[in-house]
Amino acid sequence: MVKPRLVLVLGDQLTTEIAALRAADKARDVVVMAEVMDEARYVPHHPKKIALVLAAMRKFAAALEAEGRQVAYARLDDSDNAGSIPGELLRRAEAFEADEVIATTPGEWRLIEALDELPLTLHQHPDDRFLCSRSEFANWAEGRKELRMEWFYREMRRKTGLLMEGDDPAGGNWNYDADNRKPASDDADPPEPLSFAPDDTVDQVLDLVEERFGGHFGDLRPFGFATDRKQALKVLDHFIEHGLPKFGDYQDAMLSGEPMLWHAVISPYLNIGLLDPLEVCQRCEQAWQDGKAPLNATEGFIRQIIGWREFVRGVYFLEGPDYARRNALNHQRGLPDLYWGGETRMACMAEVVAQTRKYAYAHHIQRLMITGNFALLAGIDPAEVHEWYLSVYADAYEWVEAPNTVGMSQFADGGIVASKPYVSSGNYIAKMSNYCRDCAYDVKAKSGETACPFNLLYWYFIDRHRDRFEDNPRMKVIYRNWDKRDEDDRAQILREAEAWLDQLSKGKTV
Ligand code: FAD
Ligand code: DLZ
Ligand code: SF4
Repeated sequence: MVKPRLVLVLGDQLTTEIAALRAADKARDVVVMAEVMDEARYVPHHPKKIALVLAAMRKFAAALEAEGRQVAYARLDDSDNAGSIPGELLRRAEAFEADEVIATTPGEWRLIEALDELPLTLHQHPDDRFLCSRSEFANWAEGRKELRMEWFYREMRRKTGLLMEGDDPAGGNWNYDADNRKPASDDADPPEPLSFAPDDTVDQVLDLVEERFGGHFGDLRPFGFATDRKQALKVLDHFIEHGLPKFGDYQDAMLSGEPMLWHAVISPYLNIGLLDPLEVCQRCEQAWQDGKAPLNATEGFIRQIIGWREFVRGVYFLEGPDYARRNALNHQRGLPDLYWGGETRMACMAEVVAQTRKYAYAHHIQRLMITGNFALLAGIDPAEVHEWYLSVYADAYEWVEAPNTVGMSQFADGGIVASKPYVSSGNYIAKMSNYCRDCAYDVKAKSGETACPFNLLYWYFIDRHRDRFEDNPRMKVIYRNWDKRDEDDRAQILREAEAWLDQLSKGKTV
Protein backbone atom coordinates (compact mmCIF):
# COMPACT_ATOMS: atom_id res chain seq x y z
CA MET A 1 0.00 0.00 0.00
CA VAL A 2 1.24 3.53 -0.80
CA LYS A 3 1.95 5.49 2.34
CA PRO A 4 -0.11 8.61 2.90
CA ARG A 5 1.67 11.95 3.08
CA LEU A 6 0.85 14.63 5.61
CA VAL A 7 -0.43 17.88 4.12
CA LEU A 8 0.16 20.73 6.55
CA VAL A 9 -2.36 23.59 6.53
CA LEU A 10 -1.56 26.35 9.01
CA GLY A 11 -4.02 28.75 10.59
CA ASP A 12 -3.15 31.48 8.10
CA GLN A 13 -3.36 29.22 5.03
CA LEU A 14 -7.12 28.69 4.92
CA THR A 15 -7.89 28.45 1.23
CA THR A 16 -8.48 25.45 -1.01
CA GLU A 17 -6.09 27.15 -3.44
CA ILE A 18 -3.15 26.92 -1.03
CA ALA A 19 -0.14 25.29 -2.71
CA ALA A 20 0.10 22.29 -0.35
CA LEU A 21 -3.51 21.28 -1.00
CA ARG A 22 -3.06 21.67 -4.74
CA ALA A 23 -0.02 19.40 -4.58
CA ALA A 24 -1.79 16.74 -2.52
CA ASP A 25 -3.57 13.62 -3.65
CA LYS A 26 -7.08 13.72 -2.25
CA ALA A 27 -7.41 9.96 -2.15
CA ARG A 28 -4.03 9.27 -0.62
CA ASP A 29 -2.97 12.12 1.63
CA VAL A 30 -4.04 13.32 5.08
CA VAL A 31 -4.51 17.02 5.80
CA VAL A 32 -3.00 17.98 9.16
CA MET A 33 -4.42 20.99 10.97
CA ALA A 34 -3.61 21.72 14.59
CA GLU A 35 -4.68 24.22 17.20
CA VAL A 36 -1.56 24.41 19.35
CA MET A 37 -0.42 26.32 22.41
CA ASP A 38 2.91 27.26 20.82
CA GLU A 39 1.16 29.28 18.10
CA ALA A 40 -1.32 30.84 20.49
CA ARG A 41 1.41 31.91 22.91
CA TYR A 42 4.59 32.89 21.00
CA VAL A 43 3.37 36.39 21.77
CA PRO A 44 0.33 37.15 23.95
CA HIS A 45 -2.09 37.49 21.02
CA HIS A 46 -5.26 39.52 21.41
CA PRO A 47 -8.06 37.05 22.33
CA LYS A 48 -10.07 38.18 19.28
CA LYS A 49 -7.17 37.19 17.01
CA ILE A 50 -6.88 33.73 18.58
CA ALA A 51 -10.64 33.23 18.31
CA LEU A 52 -10.68 34.33 14.69
CA VAL A 53 -7.91 31.91 13.72
CA LEU A 54 -9.30 28.93 15.63
CA ALA A 55 -12.89 29.43 14.47
CA ALA A 56 -11.79 29.90 10.86
CA MET A 57 -9.58 26.78 11.11
CA ARG A 58 -12.47 24.67 12.41
CA LYS A 59 -14.81 25.83 9.67
CA PHE A 60 -12.20 25.35 6.98
CA ALA A 61 -11.42 21.82 8.19
CA ALA A 62 -15.14 20.99 8.05
CA ALA A 63 -15.32 22.34 4.50
CA LEU A 64 -12.34 20.18 3.45
CA GLU A 65 -13.97 17.09 4.94
CA ALA A 66 -17.19 17.91 3.14
CA GLU A 67 -15.32 17.86 -0.16
CA GLY A 68 -13.96 14.41 0.61
CA ARG A 69 -10.54 15.12 2.14
CA GLN A 70 -9.24 13.19 5.11
CA VAL A 71 -8.42 15.71 7.82
CA ALA A 72 -6.54 14.99 11.05
CA TYR A 73 -7.58 17.96 13.15
CA ALA A 74 -6.26 18.62 16.66
CA ARG A 75 -8.27 20.83 18.97
CA LEU A 76 -6.47 22.88 21.56
CA ASP A 77 -8.07 20.99 24.42
CA ASP A 78 -7.52 17.47 23.00
CA SER A 79 -5.72 15.51 25.71
CA ASP A 80 -3.11 14.13 23.28
CA ASN A 81 -2.39 17.51 21.62
CA ALA A 82 1.39 17.78 21.19
CA GLY A 83 1.36 21.56 21.72
CA SER A 84 3.36 22.60 18.66
CA ILE A 85 3.17 22.31 14.87
CA PRO A 86 6.29 20.08 14.59
CA GLY A 87 5.03 17.99 17.52
CA GLU A 88 1.66 17.49 15.83
CA LEU A 89 3.31 16.49 12.56
CA LEU A 90 5.44 13.89 14.36
CA ARG A 91 2.42 12.54 16.21
CA ARG A 92 0.42 12.23 12.99
CA ALA A 93 3.40 10.73 11.13
CA GLU A 94 3.50 7.93 13.67
CA ALA A 95 -0.27 7.41 13.65
CA PHE A 96 -0.53 7.29 9.83
CA GLU A 97 2.89 5.67 9.28
CA ALA A 98 3.79 8.62 7.08
CA ASP A 99 7.28 9.96 6.51
CA GLU A 100 6.65 12.80 4.06
CA VAL A 101 5.14 16.23 4.63
CA ILE A 102 3.73 18.54 1.97
CA ALA A 103 3.73 22.14 3.21
CA THR A 104 3.25 25.66 1.94
CA THR A 105 6.14 27.82 3.14
CA PRO A 106 5.05 29.46 6.42
CA GLY A 107 4.98 33.26 6.74
CA GLU A 108 7.51 33.37 9.55
CA TRP A 109 11.17 32.38 9.80
CA ARG A 110 10.52 30.75 13.18
CA LEU A 111 8.21 28.14 11.65
CA ILE A 112 10.20 27.74 8.45
CA GLU A 113 13.22 26.79 10.56
CA ALA A 114 11.15 24.47 12.76
CA LEU A 115 9.83 22.57 9.72
CA ASP A 116 13.33 22.30 8.25
CA GLU A 117 14.50 20.56 11.40
CA LEU A 118 11.85 17.82 11.28
CA PRO A 119 13.13 14.27 10.82
CA LEU A 120 10.62 13.82 7.97
CA THR A 121 10.95 14.41 4.22
CA LEU A 122 9.60 17.90 3.62
CA HIS A 123 8.18 19.00 0.26
CA GLN A 124 7.86 22.73 0.62
CA HIS A 125 5.87 24.78 -1.91
CA PRO A 126 6.14 28.56 -2.25
CA ASP A 127 3.09 30.44 -0.99
CA ASP A 128 1.72 31.64 -4.32
CA ARG A 129 -1.17 33.58 -2.83
CA PHE A 130 1.20 36.51 -3.29
CA LEU A 131 1.61 38.23 -6.63
CA CYS A 132 5.37 38.50 -6.28
CA SER A 133 7.35 35.40 -5.38
CA ARG A 134 10.38 35.60 -3.09
CA SER A 135 12.74 34.98 -5.99
CA GLU A 136 11.02 37.56 -8.19
CA PHE A 137 11.38 40.15 -5.44
CA ALA A 138 15.04 39.23 -4.95
CA ASN A 139 15.62 39.71 -8.69
CA TRP A 140 13.87 43.07 -8.63
CA ALA A 141 15.90 44.18 -5.61
CA GLU A 142 19.26 43.02 -6.90
CA GLY A 143 21.67 45.80 -7.72
CA ARG A 144 19.34 48.60 -6.56
CA LYS A 145 20.89 51.20 -4.30
CA GLU A 146 17.62 51.58 -2.45
CA LEU A 147 14.32 49.76 -2.53
CA ARG A 148 11.40 52.08 -3.11
CA MET A 149 7.82 50.84 -2.98
CA GLU A 150 6.67 53.17 -5.76
CA TRP A 151 8.92 51.57 -8.39
CA PHE A 152 8.02 48.07 -7.22
CA TYR A 153 4.33 48.98 -7.32
CA ARG A 154 4.53 50.05 -10.96
CA GLU A 155 6.01 46.66 -11.80
CA MET A 156 3.06 45.00 -10.06
CA ARG A 157 0.60 47.17 -11.99
CA ARG A 158 2.22 46.11 -15.25
CA LYS A 159 2.33 42.48 -14.15
CA THR A 160 -1.32 42.29 -13.12
CA GLY A 161 -2.70 44.74 -15.68
CA LEU A 162 -4.68 46.37 -12.87
CA LEU A 163 -5.71 49.95 -13.71
CA MET A 164 -3.68 49.86 -16.92
CA GLU A 165 -4.63 51.28 -20.30
CA GLY A 166 -2.20 49.47 -22.54
CA ASP A 167 1.27 50.37 -21.24
CA ASP A 168 0.00 53.44 -19.42
CA PRO A 169 -1.60 53.88 -16.02
CA ALA A 170 -5.34 54.56 -16.03
CA GLY A 171 -6.02 58.29 -15.99
CA GLY A 172 -2.40 59.12 -16.86
CA ASN A 173 -0.89 58.92 -13.35
CA TRP A 174 0.48 56.01 -11.38
CA ASN A 175 -0.40 57.54 -8.03
CA TYR A 176 -3.26 59.81 -6.99
CA ASP A 177 -2.21 60.49 -3.42
CA ALA A 178 -2.24 64.22 -4.06
CA ASP A 179 -6.08 63.92 -4.09
CA ASN A 180 -6.16 61.89 -0.87
CA ARG A 181 -5.31 62.54 2.80
CA LYS A 182 -8.10 64.87 3.82
CA PRO A 183 -9.02 65.24 7.48
CA ALA A 184 -12.59 64.13 8.34
CA SER A 185 -15.00 66.54 9.97
CA ASP A 186 -16.69 65.76 13.27
CA ASP A 187 -20.03 65.14 11.58
CA ALA A 188 -18.55 62.59 9.15
CA ASP A 189 -20.84 59.63 8.67
CA PRO A 190 -18.76 56.54 7.89
CA PRO A 191 -20.51 53.25 7.13
CA GLU A 192 -21.34 50.82 9.96
CA PRO A 193 -18.86 47.92 9.77
CA LEU A 194 -20.37 44.49 9.07
CA SER A 195 -20.48 42.19 12.03
CA PHE A 196 -21.51 38.52 12.28
CA ALA A 197 -23.39 37.00 15.21
CA PRO A 198 -21.42 34.01 16.55
CA ASP A 199 -22.71 30.63 15.34
CA ASP A 200 -22.19 27.39 17.33
CA THR A 201 -18.60 26.90 16.14
CA VAL A 202 -17.66 30.46 17.03
CA ASP A 203 -19.44 30.23 20.38
CA GLN A 204 -17.47 27.11 21.33
CA VAL A 205 -14.21 28.77 20.35
CA LEU A 206 -15.06 31.91 22.30
CA ASP A 207 -15.61 29.85 25.45
CA LEU A 208 -12.31 28.06 24.93
CA VAL A 209 -10.39 31.28 24.30
CA GLU A 210 -11.98 32.95 27.30
CA GLU A 211 -10.91 30.08 29.52
CA ARG A 212 -7.36 29.76 28.19
CA PHE A 213 -6.43 33.29 27.16
CA GLY A 214 -8.77 35.52 29.14
CA GLY A 215 -5.73 37.18 30.74
CA HIS A 216 -4.30 38.46 27.45
CA PHE A 217 -4.69 42.15 26.61
CA GLY A 218 -7.89 42.67 24.60
CA ASP A 219 -11.67 42.29 24.76
CA LEU A 220 -12.88 38.96 23.41
CA ARG A 221 -16.54 39.92 23.28
CA PRO A 222 -18.45 41.19 21.42
CA PHE A 223 -16.96 39.13 18.60
CA GLY A 224 -18.19 39.95 15.09
CA PHE A 225 -15.37 38.91 12.74
CA ALA A 226 -16.10 36.91 9.61
CA THR A 227 -14.84 33.36 10.12
CA ASP A 228 -15.38 31.76 6.72
CA ARG A 229 -14.93 32.75 3.11
CA LYS A 230 -18.60 33.46 2.48
CA GLN A 231 -18.71 35.96 5.31
CA ALA A 232 -15.38 37.51 4.34
CA LEU A 233 -16.71 38.08 0.82
CA LYS A 234 -19.66 39.91 2.36
CA VAL A 235 -17.22 42.19 4.19
CA LEU A 236 -15.49 42.89 0.89
CA ASP A 237 -18.76 43.66 -0.91
CA HIS A 238 -19.82 45.91 1.94
CA PHE A 239 -16.57 47.83 1.72
CA ILE A 240 -16.73 48.22 -2.06
CA GLU A 241 -20.25 49.57 -1.88
CA HIS A 242 -19.96 51.79 1.19
CA GLY A 243 -16.29 52.40 1.95
CA LEU A 244 -14.31 52.47 -1.28
CA PRO A 245 -15.87 55.62 -2.77
CA LYS A 246 -14.43 57.72 0.05
CA PHE A 247 -11.45 55.54 0.96
CA GLY A 248 -8.94 57.80 -0.77
CA ASP A 249 -10.22 61.06 0.63
CA TYR A 250 -10.19 59.94 4.25
CA GLN A 251 -7.46 57.32 4.24
CA ASP A 252 -5.32 59.26 6.72
CA ALA A 253 -8.09 60.80 8.84
CA MET A 254 -8.60 59.91 12.51
CA LEU A 255 -11.73 60.54 14.58
CA SER A 256 -12.50 59.68 18.19
CA GLY A 257 -15.05 56.86 18.46
CA GLU A 258 -14.77 56.03 14.71
CA PRO A 259 -11.95 53.50 14.49
CA MET A 260 -12.74 52.12 11.03
CA LEU A 261 -13.92 55.20 9.10
CA TRP A 262 -13.85 54.26 5.38
CA HIS A 263 -11.23 51.54 5.75
CA ALA A 264 -11.90 48.02 4.51
CA VAL A 265 -10.99 46.01 7.64
CA ILE A 266 -10.11 43.06 5.42
CA SER A 267 -6.47 42.50 6.42
CA PRO A 268 -7.36 39.73 8.93
CA TYR A 269 -9.10 37.83 6.09
CA LEU A 270 -6.47 38.47 3.45
CA ASN A 271 -3.77 37.31 5.82
CA ILE A 272 -5.41 34.01 6.78
CA GLY A 273 -6.53 33.12 3.27
CA LEU A 274 -10.27 33.83 3.37
CA LEU A 275 -9.79 36.53 0.72
CA ASP A 276 -7.39 36.55 -2.19
CA PRO A 277 -5.45 39.77 -2.90
CA LEU A 278 -5.92 39.69 -6.66
CA GLU A 279 -9.64 39.01 -6.44
CA VAL A 280 -10.00 41.93 -4.01
CA CYS A 281 -8.21 44.29 -6.39
CA GLN A 282 -10.10 43.07 -9.45
CA ARG A 283 -13.42 43.65 -7.72
CA CYS A 284 -12.37 47.17 -6.79
CA GLU A 285 -11.22 47.85 -10.33
CA GLN A 286 -14.61 46.65 -11.58
CA ALA A 287 -16.36 49.07 -9.22
CA TRP A 288 -14.29 51.90 -10.72
CA GLN A 289 -15.09 50.75 -14.27
CA ASP A 290 -18.79 50.66 -13.36
CA GLY A 291 -18.57 54.25 -12.15
CA LYS A 292 -19.15 53.28 -8.53
CA ALA A 293 -15.81 54.47 -7.13
CA PRO A 294 -13.46 57.28 -8.16
CA LEU A 295 -9.99 56.62 -9.52
CA ASN A 296 -8.12 58.26 -6.62
CA ALA A 297 -9.79 55.87 -4.13
CA THR A 298 -9.44 52.76 -6.30
CA GLU A 299 -5.80 53.42 -7.15
CA GLY A 300 -4.95 54.25 -3.53
CA PHE A 301 -6.59 51.07 -2.29
CA ILE A 302 -5.07 48.79 -4.92
CA ARG A 303 -1.64 50.33 -4.18
CA GLN A 304 -1.90 49.24 -0.54
CA ILE A 305 -2.46 45.64 -1.61
CA ILE A 306 -0.31 45.03 -4.68
CA GLY A 307 2.20 47.70 -3.63
CA TRP A 308 2.79 47.93 0.11
CA ARG A 309 1.59 44.47 1.11
CA GLU A 310 3.73 42.69 -1.46
CA PHE A 311 6.68 45.03 -0.95
CA VAL A 312 6.92 44.52 2.81
CA ARG A 313 6.71 40.76 2.39
CA GLY A 314 9.51 40.92 -0.16
CA VAL A 315 11.67 42.88 2.30
CA TYR A 316 10.93 40.49 5.18
CA PHE A 317 12.15 37.46 3.25
CA LEU A 318 14.98 39.27 1.50
CA GLU A 319 16.45 40.53 4.76
CA GLY A 320 16.52 37.21 6.59
CA PRO A 321 15.65 35.86 10.04
CA ASP A 322 17.38 38.57 12.08
CA TYR A 323 15.25 41.37 10.58
CA ALA A 324 12.81 41.68 13.49
CA ARG A 325 15.69 42.15 15.95
CA ARG A 326 17.33 45.13 14.25
CA ASN A 327 17.85 48.34 16.17
CA ALA A 328 19.63 50.83 13.90
CA LEU A 329 18.94 53.81 16.16
CA ASN A 330 19.97 51.93 19.30
CA HIS A 331 16.74 52.71 21.13
CA GLN A 332 16.66 51.01 24.54
CA ARG A 333 13.73 52.34 26.59
CA GLY A 334 11.22 49.70 27.75
CA LEU A 335 7.67 49.74 26.34
CA PRO A 336 5.60 51.85 28.75
CA ASP A 337 2.58 50.38 30.46
CA LEU A 338 0.30 52.80 28.66
CA TYR A 339 0.57 50.51 25.59
CA TRP A 340 -1.19 47.86 27.67
CA GLY A 341 -3.93 50.23 28.78
CA GLY A 342 -2.07 51.99 31.62
CA GLU A 343 -3.30 55.48 32.35
CA THR A 344 -2.07 58.36 30.20
CA ARG A 345 -2.98 62.02 29.79
CA MET A 346 -2.29 61.87 26.05
CA ALA A 347 -5.74 61.66 24.46
CA CYS A 348 -4.46 60.34 21.13
CA MET A 349 -2.54 57.44 22.69
CA ALA A 350 -5.40 56.61 25.08
CA GLU A 351 -7.88 56.53 22.19
CA VAL A 352 -5.82 54.28 19.90
CA VAL A 353 -4.85 51.87 22.69
CA ALA A 354 -8.48 51.67 23.90
CA GLN A 355 -9.82 50.90 20.43
CA THR A 356 -7.03 48.37 19.91
CA ARG A 357 -8.08 46.62 23.10
CA LYS A 358 -11.71 46.62 22.00
CA TYR A 359 -11.44 45.75 18.30
CA ALA A 360 -7.92 44.31 17.75
CA TYR A 361 -7.87 46.94 15.00
CA ALA A 362 -6.36 50.31 14.27
CA HIS A 363 -5.98 51.74 10.82
CA HIS A 364 -2.66 52.47 9.20
CA ILE A 365 -2.23 56.09 10.24
CA GLN A 366 -3.16 55.33 13.82
CA ARG A 367 -0.50 52.58 13.90
CA LEU A 368 2.08 54.71 12.13
CA MET A 369 1.53 58.24 13.37
CA ILE A 370 0.14 57.70 16.89
CA THR A 371 1.47 54.56 18.61
CA GLY A 372 4.39 54.12 16.19
CA ASN A 373 5.37 57.78 16.12
CA PHE A 374 5.28 57.96 19.90
CA ALA A 375 7.45 54.84 20.32
CA LEU A 376 10.02 56.19 17.88
CA LEU A 377 10.09 59.66 19.44
CA ALA A 378 10.37 58.20 22.94
CA GLY A 379 13.23 55.90 21.88
CA ILE A 380 11.54 52.62 22.76
CA ASP A 381 13.35 49.36 22.06
CA PRO A 382 12.01 48.30 18.62
CA ALA A 383 11.96 44.63 19.64
CA GLU A 384 9.39 45.49 22.32
CA VAL A 385 7.41 47.63 19.90
CA HIS A 386 7.47 44.75 17.40
CA GLU A 387 6.20 42.30 20.00
CA TRP A 388 3.37 44.67 20.91
CA TYR A 389 2.16 45.07 17.33
CA LEU A 390 2.46 41.33 16.70
CA SER A 391 0.30 40.69 19.75
CA VAL A 392 -2.50 43.21 19.62
CA TYR A 393 -3.80 43.29 16.04
CA ALA A 394 -6.05 40.63 14.50
CA ASP A 395 -4.12 40.87 11.22
CA ALA A 396 -0.63 40.53 12.70
CA TYR A 397 1.73 37.98 11.15
CA GLU A 398 5.44 38.52 11.23
CA TRP A 399 6.01 38.76 7.47
CA VAL A 400 3.78 41.85 7.31
CA GLU A 401 4.00 43.21 10.84
CA ALA A 402 7.80 43.26 11.23
CA PRO A 403 8.65 45.32 8.14
CA ASN A 404 5.86 47.74 8.98
CA THR A 405 6.94 48.08 12.61
CA VAL A 406 10.68 47.55 12.65
CA GLY A 407 11.16 49.12 9.22
CA MET A 408 8.51 51.65 8.30
CA SER A 409 7.53 52.77 11.77
CA GLN A 410 10.69 52.50 13.92
CA PHE A 411 13.41 52.98 11.28
CA ALA A 412 15.19 50.14 13.07
CA ASP A 413 16.26 48.57 9.76
CA GLY A 414 18.27 51.70 9.01
CA GLY A 415 16.08 52.87 6.12
CA ILE A 416 15.24 49.84 3.99
CA VAL A 417 11.46 50.29 4.09
CA ALA A 418 11.31 54.03 4.82
CA SER A 419 13.55 56.66 3.27
CA LYS A 420 13.16 58.88 6.34
CA PRO A 421 11.77 58.31 9.82
CA TYR A 422 8.00 58.70 10.22
CA VAL A 423 8.10 61.21 13.05
CA SER A 424 5.86 64.20 13.58
CA SER A 425 5.06 66.77 16.21
CA GLY A 426 1.54 67.21 17.57
CA ASN A 427 0.77 69.48 14.64
CA TYR A 428 0.18 66.58 12.24
CA ILE A 429 -2.08 64.83 14.77
CA ALA A 430 -4.06 68.01 15.32
CA LYS A 431 -4.49 68.43 11.57
CA MET A 432 -5.59 64.86 10.82
CA SER A 433 -7.71 64.10 13.92
CA ASN A 434 -9.95 65.57 16.58
CA TYR A 435 -7.99 63.94 19.42
CA CYS A 436 -6.29 67.11 20.66
CA ARG A 437 -9.55 68.78 21.56
CA ASP A 438 -10.06 66.62 24.65
CA CYS A 439 -6.44 66.30 25.68
CA ALA A 440 -4.85 67.40 28.94
CA TYR A 441 -1.93 68.69 26.88
CA ASP A 442 -1.96 71.70 24.58
CA VAL A 443 -0.96 70.86 21.04
CA LYS A 444 -0.10 74.50 20.33
CA ALA A 445 2.31 74.73 23.28
CA LYS A 446 5.88 74.02 22.17
CA SER A 447 7.33 74.02 25.67
CA GLY A 448 6.20 74.52 29.25
CA GLU A 449 3.98 72.59 31.67
CA THR A 450 1.18 71.80 29.20
CA ALA A 451 3.27 71.32 26.07
CA CYS A 452 2.14 68.39 23.92
CA PRO A 453 4.74 65.63 24.44
CA PHE A 454 4.87 64.99 20.69
CA ASN A 455 6.16 68.57 20.30
CA LEU A 456 8.89 68.17 22.91
CA LEU A 457 9.91 64.70 21.83
CA TYR A 458 9.95 65.54 18.14
CA TRP A 459 12.76 68.06 18.54
CA TYR A 460 14.51 65.84 21.05
CA PHE A 461 14.53 63.05 18.44
CA ILE A 462 15.75 65.40 15.70
CA ASP A 463 18.51 66.72 17.92
CA ARG A 464 19.77 63.40 19.26
CA HIS A 465 19.87 61.75 15.82
CA ARG A 466 21.55 64.63 14.03
CA ASP A 467 24.49 62.52 12.90
CA ARG A 468 22.27 60.08 11.11
CA PHE A 469 19.67 62.37 9.55
CA GLU A 470 21.20 65.81 9.04
CA ASP A 471 22.36 65.01 5.53
CA ASN A 472 19.17 63.23 4.49
CA PRO A 473 17.87 65.43 1.64
CA ARG A 474 14.30 65.08 2.94
CA MET A 475 15.29 66.32 6.40
CA LYS A 476 17.67 69.17 5.73
CA VAL A 477 14.97 71.83 6.11
CA ILE A 478 13.99 70.42 9.49
CA TYR A 479 17.56 70.80 10.77
CA ARG A 480 17.78 74.30 9.30
CA ASN A 481 14.59 75.30 11.16
CA TRP A 482 15.83 73.78 14.42
CA ASP A 483 19.19 75.50 14.15
CA LYS A 484 17.54 78.86 13.44
CA ARG A 485 15.75 78.79 16.79
CA ASP A 486 16.98 80.67 19.77
CA GLU A 487 19.60 78.67 21.68
CA ASP A 488 17.80 79.04 25.02
CA ASP A 489 14.54 77.81 23.48
CA ARG A 490 16.30 74.76 22.12
CA ALA A 491 17.94 74.02 25.45
CA GLN A 492 14.60 74.38 27.25
CA ILE A 493 12.82 71.99 24.86
CA LEU A 494 15.55 69.38 25.23
CA ARG A 495 15.56 69.73 29.02
CA GLU A 496 11.79 69.39 29.23
CA ALA A 497 11.77 66.42 26.85
CA GLU A 498 14.33 64.63 29.00
CA ALA A 499 12.38 65.36 32.18
CA TRP A 500 9.19 64.10 30.54
CA LEU A 501 10.89 60.90 29.37
CA ASP A 502 12.29 60.42 32.83
CA GLN A 503 8.75 60.49 34.24
CA LEU A 504 7.66 58.01 31.57
CA SER A 505 10.48 55.61 32.45
CA LYS A 506 9.66 55.85 36.14
CA GLY A 507 6.14 54.65 35.36
CA LYS A 508 4.49 57.96 36.28
CA THR A 509 1.22 58.85 34.56
CA VAL A 510 2.20 61.13 31.69
P1 FAD B 1 -7.12 49.48 4.48
O1 FAD B 1 -6.60 50.79 4.91
O2 FAD B 1 -8.53 49.41 4.08
O3 FAD B 1 -6.14 48.96 3.31
C1 FAD B 1 -6.48 47.84 2.48
C2 FAD B 1 -5.48 46.74 2.58
O4 FAD B 1 -4.21 47.16 2.14
C3 FAD B 1 -5.25 46.19 3.96
O5 FAD B 1 -6.25 45.27 4.33
C4 FAD B 1 -3.88 45.55 3.84
O6 FAD B 1 -3.99 44.23 3.40
C5 FAD B 1 -3.20 46.39 2.79
N1 FAD B 1 -2.24 47.32 3.40
C6 FAD B 1 -2.40 48.64 3.63
N2 FAD B 1 -1.26 49.17 4.11
C7 FAD B 1 -0.39 48.16 4.22
C8 FAD B 1 0.95 48.07 4.67
N3 FAD B 1 1.63 49.13 5.09
N4 FAD B 1 1.53 46.85 4.68
C9 FAD B 1 0.87 45.76 4.24
N5 FAD B 1 -0.39 45.80 3.79
C10 FAD B 1 -1.01 46.98 3.78
N6 FAD B 1 -0.93 45.13 8.21
C11 FAD B 1 -1.20 43.83 8.38
O7 FAD B 1 -1.90 43.24 7.55
N7 FAD B 1 -0.71 43.15 9.46
C12 FAD B 1 0.06 43.75 10.40
O8 FAD B 1 0.48 43.11 11.35
C13 FAD B 1 0.36 45.14 10.24
N8 FAD B 1 1.12 45.79 11.16
C14 FAD B 1 1.39 47.11 10.99
C15 FAD B 1 2.21 47.75 11.93
C16 FAD B 1 2.51 49.09 11.78
C17 FAD B 1 3.41 49.77 12.78
C18 FAD B 1 2.01 49.80 10.68
C19 FAD B 1 2.34 51.23 10.49
C20 FAD B 1 1.20 49.18 9.74
C21 FAD B 1 0.89 47.83 9.88
N9 FAD B 1 0.08 47.15 8.93
C22 FAD B 1 -0.17 45.81 9.11
C23 FAD B 1 -0.40 47.82 7.71
C24 FAD B 1 -1.79 48.46 7.84
O9 FAD B 1 -1.85 49.27 8.97
C25 FAD B 1 -2.91 47.43 7.88
O10 FAD B 1 -2.77 46.54 6.80
C26 FAD B 1 -4.27 48.08 7.76
O11 FAD B 1 -4.43 49.01 8.80
C27 FAD B 1 -5.35 47.03 7.82
O12 FAD B 1 -6.62 47.60 7.91
P2 FAD B 1 -7.63 47.64 6.68
O13 FAD B 1 -7.86 46.26 6.18
O14 FAD B 1 -8.81 48.41 7.11
O15 FAD B 1 -6.78 48.43 5.62
C1 DLZ C 1 -1.87 33.00 14.85
C2 DLZ C 1 -2.15 31.54 15.03
C3 DLZ C 1 -2.74 31.09 16.21
C4 DLZ C 1 -3.17 32.03 17.29
N1 DLZ C 1 -2.96 29.78 16.41
C5 DLZ C 1 -2.64 28.89 15.46
C6 DLZ C 1 -2.84 27.50 15.66
O1 DLZ C 1 -3.28 27.04 16.70
N2 DLZ C 1 -2.49 26.66 14.65
C7 DLZ C 1 -1.97 27.10 13.49
O2 DLZ C 1 -1.71 26.30 12.58
N3 DLZ C 1 -1.75 28.42 13.30
C8 DLZ C 1 -2.07 29.31 14.24
N4 DLZ C 1 -1.81 30.63 14.05
C9 DLZ C 1 -1.16 31.06 12.80
C10 DLZ C 1 0.36 30.79 12.84
O3 DLZ C 1 0.92 31.47 13.95
C11 DLZ C 1 0.99 31.24 11.52
O4 DLZ C 1 0.77 30.21 10.59
C12 DLZ C 1 2.47 31.50 11.60
O5 DLZ C 1 2.72 32.62 12.40
C13 DLZ C 1 3.10 31.73 10.22
O6 DLZ C 1 2.61 32.90 9.63
FE1 SF4 D 1 -1.84 63.80 21.33
FE2 SF4 D 1 -0.52 66.08 21.82
FE3 SF4 D 1 -2.89 66.14 20.64
FE4 SF4 D 1 -2.70 65.46 23.20
S1 SF4 D 1 -2.21 67.43 22.32
S2 SF4 D 1 -3.95 64.45 21.64
S3 SF4 D 1 -0.77 64.35 23.21
S4 SF4 D 1 -1.05 65.24 19.82
